[in-house]
Amino acid sequence: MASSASRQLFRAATRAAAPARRGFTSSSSSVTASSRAAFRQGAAGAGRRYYSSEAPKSGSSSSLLWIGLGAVGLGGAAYYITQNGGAVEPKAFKPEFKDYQAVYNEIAKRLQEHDEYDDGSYGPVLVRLAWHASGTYDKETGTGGSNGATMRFAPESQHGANAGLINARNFLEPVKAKFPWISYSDLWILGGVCSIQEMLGPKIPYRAGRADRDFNSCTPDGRLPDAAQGADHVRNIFYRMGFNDQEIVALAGAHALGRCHTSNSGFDGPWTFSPTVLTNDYYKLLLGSKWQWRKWDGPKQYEDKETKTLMMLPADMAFIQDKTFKQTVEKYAADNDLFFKDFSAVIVKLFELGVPFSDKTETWVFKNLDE
Ligand code: HIF
Repeated sequence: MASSASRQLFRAATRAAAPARRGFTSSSSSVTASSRAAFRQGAAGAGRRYYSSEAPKSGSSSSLLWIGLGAVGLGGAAYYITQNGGAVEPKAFKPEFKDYQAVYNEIAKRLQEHDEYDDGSYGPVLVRLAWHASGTYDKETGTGGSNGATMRFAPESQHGANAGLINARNFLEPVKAKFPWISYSDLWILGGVCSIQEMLGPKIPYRAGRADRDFNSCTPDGRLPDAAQGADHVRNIFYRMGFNDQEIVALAGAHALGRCHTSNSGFDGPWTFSPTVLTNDYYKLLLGSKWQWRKWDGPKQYEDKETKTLMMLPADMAFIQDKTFKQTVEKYAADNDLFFKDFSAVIVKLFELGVPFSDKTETWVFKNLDE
């Protein structure tokens, strides 16, 4: 599909979703031909391959040589050697808010430019990357979490739950090459923050200072949730990270975004009719649609009875099968502003798991590209 045409469809889908953001009832009533038309099946994924474990390329100025920060926590500061007529002087570069805003803008620009992916945006897969980088956290041992970006390395990159995230990591490689001072761990989380904001979600406050670690800090397989399981499993996984029931349900609204791919998880299809726009539609559809088992060769999943184009995982259905979870689903289905407020707070908590910020670390709120 020509890129300008698909961009128009993406905008159409964005507009179609706007009433839902204002709290109108949705479910199938928000289904419009334009938003449905915005779907494209079977994305080929990223074409070019970058290897995120490679040393980054040098900065835009040829006089700058990058020195890898490796596993050393330097609180966001990066060090360069400036070559000045043969004399080599180390210089500290301490990035500030404006520097991170420049990285945000670059990611947002790339999201607009690369609308050939999936339903017209890399946004959802970037959110999934940020979540899988963070969701390995174990509060008992303090291991895992967003500090480290260890998914660059095997075995973590090969864990079944991370299938397909190479697309997100590759998408961010040119950004890392342009801004070599940012750690992968900060960049991946910034990718999630930027995507949520640019997909019309709430502001997501951000703190920088994550340090990359090597493969020795890769977490064991099995820390991320298994979509085939129910409420007990979902609780075990998220309690291990330190979340309560209300927070788990607030996070779940992120499944308004993106889709399942048979090539990654075996499951298939999107959860909502506007998978590149964050709304509370996930909750509305969970409650408002009739769900039945899909009859197919793949793993057990639900489809909506009416259109058979949407899906729910067994783990998603746990949010209405479990009484306590369901009460919170009802709250968010009825009030998009409340969902946005609680979602913002809980995704910040997720994205900061395992990061030893100093008391002096500032919290920043980035401007959207069109602000
Ligand atoms: Fe997901 N999730 N997630 N998820 N997820 C998938 C895709 C996305 C679970 C399973 C899956 C959360 C919780 C859970 C996103 C964001 C979040 C896929 C499909 C599966 C199977 C992967 C593929 O095939 O490409 C389970 C069992 C969870 C516990 C309930 C979070 C709350 C909802 C923490 C969260 O933020 C996003 C975004 C995607 C879409 C990725 C894409 O490529 O489109």
